[in-house]
Amino acid sequence: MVHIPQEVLERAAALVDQADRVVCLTGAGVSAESGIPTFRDAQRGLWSRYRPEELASPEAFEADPGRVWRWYMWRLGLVEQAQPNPGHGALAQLARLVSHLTLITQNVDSLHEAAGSPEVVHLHGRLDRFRCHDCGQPYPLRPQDREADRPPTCPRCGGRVRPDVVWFGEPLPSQPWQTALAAVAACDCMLVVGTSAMVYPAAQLPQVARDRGARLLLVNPEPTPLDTWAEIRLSGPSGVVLPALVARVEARKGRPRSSEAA
Ligand code: BV8
Ligand code: ZN
Repeated sequence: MVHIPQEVLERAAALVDQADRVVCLTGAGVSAESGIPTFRDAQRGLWSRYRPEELASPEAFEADPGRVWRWYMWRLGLVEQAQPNPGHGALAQLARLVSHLTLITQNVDSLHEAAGSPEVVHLHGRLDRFRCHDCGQPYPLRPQDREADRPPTCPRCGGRVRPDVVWFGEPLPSQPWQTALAAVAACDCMLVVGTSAMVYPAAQLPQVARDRGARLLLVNPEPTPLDTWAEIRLSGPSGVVLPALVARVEARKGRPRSSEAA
């Protein structure tokens, strides 16, 4: 049973309630309670012999396109079976409670969208989208591609098809990155949920917010390098902590604006 001291929860809710512009950055931890292993522990079973960086890179794809393809088809299956958990739901609710919420995710699943979050900034792309590695042409995945041993070939140029995610060593898509930078530079409160804050440049965002004077609020059962900058760390699983936090914010704000009016 997770116990968050009430006065800490109240202080956290006050930070969010009093903020005009709130940013939330999520990582794999927010999807852990939906049954999607976090990036660090995704490597269970047959993938346990590989580190993620050895599979999620252009070099790995060039060296063994079949292995990388099969890994992504395995992860796609996991993601498609997953349902949003109460943590995703709480963040969708928060968007209805605060006047400006920017939700930025490092995750490649679409559980925030499935939970009803209106706008999600995907820094590292999405696993349910595919494109040609060579010409960039979007590729609609066919059922037979899922069982294939090798990636499909691009109908336009004959190149290899890949998931539309950002691999290690690849630049982040500029539009989401610029949106994220602008949001953290302008926010007065930043929630950082379920991320080990070890992958750059995403891990820079909380530092930018902090340098601009924003209050940092972490939700994570474990310590992370951000703990030193954080005003508060709510130590527990986001599926439990976020609903408790958002309920407090809701109580402080009176009734939420109805979703129709949002
Ligand atoms: C780039 C998509 C340059 C793919 C991903 C040395 C030092 C610093 C940086 C580097 C370096 N060497 C290389 C780099 C750069 C590199 C990097 O940061 N490497 C790291 C390993 C050091 N970054 C890059 O390569 C980036 N690109 O730099 O390009 C460039 C510029 C111009 C031109 C050319 C090139 C690209 C990085 C993006 C990589 N793609 N994902 C895919 O998914 O397959 S990263 C992937 O890993 C995720 O998207 C995510 O970002 C990251 C995992 O982090 P988390 O989400 O935090 O997950 P993790 O498992 O680590 O932690 C889970 C957390 O949840 C934990 O804290 C845990 O306690 C907590 N938790 C667990 N359960 C719960 C919970 N929390 C709440 N509730 C729970 N129930
Ligand atoms: Zn192509």
